[in-house]
Amino acid sequence: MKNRLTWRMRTFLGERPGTGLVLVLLAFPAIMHISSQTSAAAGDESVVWSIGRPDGSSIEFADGQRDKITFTIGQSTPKKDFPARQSGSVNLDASLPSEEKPYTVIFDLPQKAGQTYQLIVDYIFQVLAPGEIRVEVNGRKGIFPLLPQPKEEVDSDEGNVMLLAKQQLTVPIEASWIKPKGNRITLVPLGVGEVMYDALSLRKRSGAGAPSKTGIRLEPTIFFRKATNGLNEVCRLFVPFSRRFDKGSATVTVGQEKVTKKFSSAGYDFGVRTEAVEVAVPAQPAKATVKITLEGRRDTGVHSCPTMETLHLPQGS
Ligand SMILES: [Ca+2]
Repeated sequence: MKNRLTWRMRTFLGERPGTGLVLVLLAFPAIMHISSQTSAAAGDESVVWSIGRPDGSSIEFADGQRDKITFTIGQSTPKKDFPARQSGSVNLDASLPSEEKPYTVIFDLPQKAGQTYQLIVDYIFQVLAPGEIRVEVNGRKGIFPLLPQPKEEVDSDEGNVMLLAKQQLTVPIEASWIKPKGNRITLVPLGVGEVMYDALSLRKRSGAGAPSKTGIRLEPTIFFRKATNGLNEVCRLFVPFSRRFDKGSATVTVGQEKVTKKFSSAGYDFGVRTEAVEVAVPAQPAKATVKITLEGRRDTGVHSCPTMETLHLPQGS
């Protein structure tokens, strides 16, 4: 059996032991942190096209990775034309240039268009996962965080993988973005590391669309920072958006403490904005309230974030 651990250690640890160690340490919080997962709603969806099967394995894809691909639905085949691996935009080797590695799927629509669509991508991570992925739909640019979750190995090969993880990414796509012929969806992982593909599919949603499970979320991390009045916990705020915005703000209230963060969509047209927010650690576990305002649109509201109840309070504080 090919020893992938040895290969991986040689590639990511052995040749640059210091760098590799840092990467492993940085990766663990992401792997260990369990976040909520979106999934395809069953029943009212129909598959427009699919590449691969969501079975936890990328064996049906081509070996290796490439700098870029164009995969045409109805003409290309996964085993020859869609590599299992896709590198992040930042090269680990400082002597080599960092550049994006776009994978593009080209497709025509079947006769009957849907009201809304979902691109569903099942990822596998065997090394450090890039931080975000850019999803372009006919020129519209979306941004989504990559949030690895624990994955069970499907074979002995994966059994040797230290950072084995997975994610099902759901990208909402409005019907008006899709045309009858020559659609282009491009995936670009941003950051250090790589993704592997288990399966991709574009699905039509027949109804008006149930609300996405991907709502505004505030999640704790394992990181704390010294503050003037004690300790701040670094939290991650996820804000879904469907239009470009310049002026957004988030106000997080925990007990008597309130913190406001301002942000924009950074030139993206849709997706999930990820912001780090430092929240003062309360004297006892407390629920956080998040208020989001995105320049005059009705994205304003108060959102309860029960995950904050699990704030990591130091013992005896
Ligand atoms: Ca698969």
